[in-house]
Amino acid sequence: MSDQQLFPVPAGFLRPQTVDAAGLKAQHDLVATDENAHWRTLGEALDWIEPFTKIKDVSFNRDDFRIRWYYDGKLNVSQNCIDRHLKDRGDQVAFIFEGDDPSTSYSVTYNRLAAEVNKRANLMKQYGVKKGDRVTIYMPMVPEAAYFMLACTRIGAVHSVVFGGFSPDSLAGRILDCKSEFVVTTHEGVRGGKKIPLKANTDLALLQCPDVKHVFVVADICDVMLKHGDRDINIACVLDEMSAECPAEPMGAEDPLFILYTSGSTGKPKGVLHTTGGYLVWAAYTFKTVFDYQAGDVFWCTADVGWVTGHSYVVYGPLANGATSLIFEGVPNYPTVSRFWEVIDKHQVNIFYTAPTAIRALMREGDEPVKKTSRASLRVLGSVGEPINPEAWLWYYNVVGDGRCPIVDTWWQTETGGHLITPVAGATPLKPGSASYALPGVKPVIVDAEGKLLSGATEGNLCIADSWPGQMRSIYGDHARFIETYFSTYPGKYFTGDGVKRDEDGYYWITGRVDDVLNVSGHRIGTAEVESALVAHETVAEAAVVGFPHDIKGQGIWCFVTLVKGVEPTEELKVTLRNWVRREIGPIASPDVIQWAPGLPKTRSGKIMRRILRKIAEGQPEALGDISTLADPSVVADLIKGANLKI
Ligand code: 6R9
Repeated sequence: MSDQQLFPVPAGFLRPQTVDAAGLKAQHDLVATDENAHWRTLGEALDWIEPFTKIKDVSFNRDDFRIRWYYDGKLNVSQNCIDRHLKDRGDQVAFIFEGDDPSTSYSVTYNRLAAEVNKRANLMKQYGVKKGDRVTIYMPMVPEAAYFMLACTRIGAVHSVVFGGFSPDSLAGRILDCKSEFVVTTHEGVRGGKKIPLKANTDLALLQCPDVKHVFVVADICDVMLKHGDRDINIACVLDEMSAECPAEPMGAEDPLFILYTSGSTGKPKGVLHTTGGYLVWAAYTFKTVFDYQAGDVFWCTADVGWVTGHSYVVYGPLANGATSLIFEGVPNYPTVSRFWEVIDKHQVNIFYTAPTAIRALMREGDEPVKKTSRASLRVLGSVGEPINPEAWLWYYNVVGDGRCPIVDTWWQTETGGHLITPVAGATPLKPGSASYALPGVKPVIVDAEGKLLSGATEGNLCIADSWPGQMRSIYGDHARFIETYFSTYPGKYFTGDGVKRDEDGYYWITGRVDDVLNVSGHRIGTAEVESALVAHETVAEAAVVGFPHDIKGQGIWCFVTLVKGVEPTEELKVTLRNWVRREIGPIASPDVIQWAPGLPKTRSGKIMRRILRKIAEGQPEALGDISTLADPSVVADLIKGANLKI
């Protein structure tokens, strides 16, 4: 089977690496003999205002629950991300900005970054932002978003970045939940040529948030009239008066750094809380190790800073290492489907990190839009956010990377702060579709539904048995919910919510959220498995699979299938695909329903919202719930029609 094929490190890739296979083994060995020595080395990669002497204090047990790392040390994140690089590389580029419009791009050196961040830190201080205050950042993908994130860390304020695609209601909910009195936004964003009215959305949101004292409005010029005189501050009118020097606030390692809202399987979004020391240690270490980052590399992570991937791998991981990080305002298919590859050539990107959904969408357009670009600068490719099906992996590897670049399929979560299970570029032989092994010190375990530990080659629920520095510390304002959500299903272990397989070689294969696992005639089938089988067929561009109640089998399998451009959706093709899946996985996985889907309902971060598909498959379109967070809510009506349901 192609997904069991082992890809050794491409021969041309080998050269002195940040962490080579021997180095990786040495770290694993050290963890086995003296775990704290490993954690100490990671901690010492940062600059500490007061060095830590304590390293780890953790219990996942309900009665004496605690997670503390490097906890008697003091440090400042902006100082680690900016000031400590100024002596040697003040003139090096920290951020490359590539606008939505391909004619807009510019670079920001570390020296300039220092000045921009300090001015904004002083500005926020002047308007009353204090250490520990929450600042909500509702911005497009532009360097200003990063300036304000870093400015918060400079003065010890806690940022809560809300993705610019969220609605006024979602924004209001997040501002209220963390009692944020300050908001940063701008008049409008632009993506794929379309404008997003961020300031108007903010004004609407703030009708529900009477406690917000100030809105810092990012603008280039000072002539814009702002509606809410005392509340709104056009930063262009006051920034020039601000000093470019601002002392870095010494922060305890366990002081809150940021809150990031994420959806769970139930309830309202949770404010995932990360703290200062452990988070930065983990973002810095994983960035450098996993991507084989080397001085001078240009790194491009396509995620928005509104998601954790943008926090850890657009801003904090790269800057803590003094890297050059590309901030992209646009989308993969604007103005053309070659945009990603053109940007890679334009800025000579060495390490490229994106999501399987983008890869599949671009794969659908064929090889030509890729092949007409050079991509010779690329050295490492990365994938994140969902399982990558072997079909897409092979295309990414062979077509985008020309077979030269290792792919790091990084498994992690908002909750984990940074990568946990992932190949290390150039050190780990790859299997398409597998996130491979845990990083040194990370202890994945697989348990069955009752919590029994499963060993060897097996399949079950993915838990992590012990802490790592980047672990979330709480749900903001609801510590009890934190313990309940993550540590009570399998007491004493962190439960990830993901299903996983471990093969004979010890490779981990994430099968998707456990809430998406189907039980068909008593057999457990990962929706991701069926999807992977479907997309492996040459006619299929993308597929999403959900369960629906079935009289005989308990649950049946409903497949929403998007075909490759130009392929005719016929009844014969449904039969072909059904047989194909039976052959790929086995008769138990035979699809009961195949429904053609011109588009799939996705969140703006590209995740398929299976909740919606499940309701359609269950014949309950009236129970769809909130679809406002979809990137394109109109696809839902098409699917309801296609399922022959009435609204
Ligand atoms: C970083 C991020 C977390 C969930 C996670 C899992 C899925 C992420 C993955 C992956 C398979 C990978 N996930 N990376 N599944 N392979 N390489 O995406 O955080 O938005 O919190 O999502 O995404 O299901 O539990 P977040």
